[in-house]
Amino acid sequence: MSTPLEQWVESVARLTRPAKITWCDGSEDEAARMQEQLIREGQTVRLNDKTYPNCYLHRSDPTDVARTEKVTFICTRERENAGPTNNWMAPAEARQTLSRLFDGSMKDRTMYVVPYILGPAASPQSRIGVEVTDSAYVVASMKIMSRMGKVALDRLGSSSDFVPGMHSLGDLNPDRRYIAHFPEEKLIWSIGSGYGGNALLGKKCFALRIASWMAREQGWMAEHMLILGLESPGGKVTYMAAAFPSACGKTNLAMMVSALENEGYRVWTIGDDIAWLQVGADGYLHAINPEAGFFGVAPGTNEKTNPNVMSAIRRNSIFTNTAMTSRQEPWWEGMDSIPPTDMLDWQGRQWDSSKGPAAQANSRYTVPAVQSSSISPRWEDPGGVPISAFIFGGRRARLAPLVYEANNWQHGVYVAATMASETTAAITGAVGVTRRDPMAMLPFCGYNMADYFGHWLEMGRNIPHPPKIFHVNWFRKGDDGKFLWPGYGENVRVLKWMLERIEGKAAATETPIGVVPTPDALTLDGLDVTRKTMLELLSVDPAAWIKEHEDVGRFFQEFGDRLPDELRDEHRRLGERLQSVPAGSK
Ligand code: SAT
Ligand code: MN
Repeated sequence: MSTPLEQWVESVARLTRPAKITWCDGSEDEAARMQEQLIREGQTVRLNDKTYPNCYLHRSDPTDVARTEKVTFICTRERENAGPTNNWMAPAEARQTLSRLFDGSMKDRTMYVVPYILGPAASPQSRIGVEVTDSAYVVASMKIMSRMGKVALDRLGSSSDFVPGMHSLGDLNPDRRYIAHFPEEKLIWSIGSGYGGNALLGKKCFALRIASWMAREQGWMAEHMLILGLESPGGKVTYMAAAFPSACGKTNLAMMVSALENEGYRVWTIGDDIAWLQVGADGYLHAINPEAGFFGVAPGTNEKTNPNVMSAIRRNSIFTNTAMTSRQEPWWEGMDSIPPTDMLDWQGRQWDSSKGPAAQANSRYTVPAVQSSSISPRWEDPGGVPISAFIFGGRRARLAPLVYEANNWQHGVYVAATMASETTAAITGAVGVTRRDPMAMLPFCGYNMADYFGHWLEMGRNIPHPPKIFHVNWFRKGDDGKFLWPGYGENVRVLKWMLERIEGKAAATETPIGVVPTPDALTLDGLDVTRKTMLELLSVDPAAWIKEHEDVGRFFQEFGDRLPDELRDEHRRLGERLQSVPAGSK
């Protein structure tokens, strides 16, 4: 008698007709074999064995370097259930269109069966997925990013409780690229891309799009959030989770070396991208990190912006689309100031600075989480860590102050639902355009976002000790176009203020948009930020916010009647507060 997994694998093989089927065990030997295979295929090179032992550089197809949201589909029976912010395709049509592409797509290739656990192996909150893929790069990456192989098969046994994901590189033609999710069947089909979030199906496809659907059905939350612990003098650790759109510094914040370490404030990493949250017996929301590695943006990463990751990536790591020096070491813009002269660019050509950057703007490192010296002793706690604060943020050159606190959960849901950010290179398309990205989940919510807001409101009613909700903006610029706040390790000063708010100690002022610190409330010693800059960073300009309010109104209209009344109320109230600010006052 074959198991449900074996039956599914057989059905995929009948469709894709691979030359060979390999069941992955997750061993080191197997990972080494994958790299040898990739080196033979020609897009992968081994890096300097002395300075970067067991590290590889992989060059992807130049047309396949970021997530492609245009060809990412939510395939629910009813179009309305995918909602206005997702691309929708009817399940039958998606199956038909993609089946044609999968038909024989693995001919002459090996099909790898990759069972994986999302979450700590021993956690009841963890879930199992199985990805079938013809890409050795995916296998090698999944080995770092998840608990993969035997450990997952052992936990699954003969159960049918896993999320199947079928992936094939196809011919890598962008016109024949589809990432399709069937949330009602808890199934993923992806073809035509070998890149990150399009191809590592455990990441955005399962851990966010499918999981967000499961979470609503089952009363938990799947969020695009880092998880960190802030240790204060005396050793107490307070856990926070933060949502920012892709390439807005989540990894750097999660792995931060605190500028206030001498004063006893230290940051511990639990996760850098995704959080699964569930109400615990103690009445707090508990978070686990479903992943086991970090898939971080390389450009701009250096000893100052993320020293922890700079040492972590010196071994057992995969680099994707970075440049390579003549010493076979990875290199990217912003790693150090002077580019080495003799270098290959991300496509393996001799680099010529007149032809643009050496590393692709969305080039990445993939590194096991345990290799960071900031990794929390509780990062694999089966019960997760209790969350005291949610932080939302994006890139906004203007408007949003450095930090503000929502008045309560419902207002916090409004703040998160209306957040916006300037787009980055993590997705294909124009960079620097402001778009609304509710909870940083716009590209990752597997159902109608109006219902997702409803789920947030519902969760709020069921959490006895809900986290406080904050909004931050590290990216505010002055009139000279320069960033006003130094960011990185200095962000701990803002986290410290949040901690003091949680403890009921920090000074704050009410504004129409929420509660901001008084200019003296942040610890600024040792920092070269003037009082004038601080005032500018914390200022709330009612006229600019009235425009923002109107824009949010237009955004909300997209959701029609499905938008929860609570958000309409919050929107009306914000409008009233903004109108009642006396003219001329700040
Ligand atoms: O490509 S991923 O989705 O894994 C990374 C990102 O865009 O956040
Ligand atoms: Mn992400």
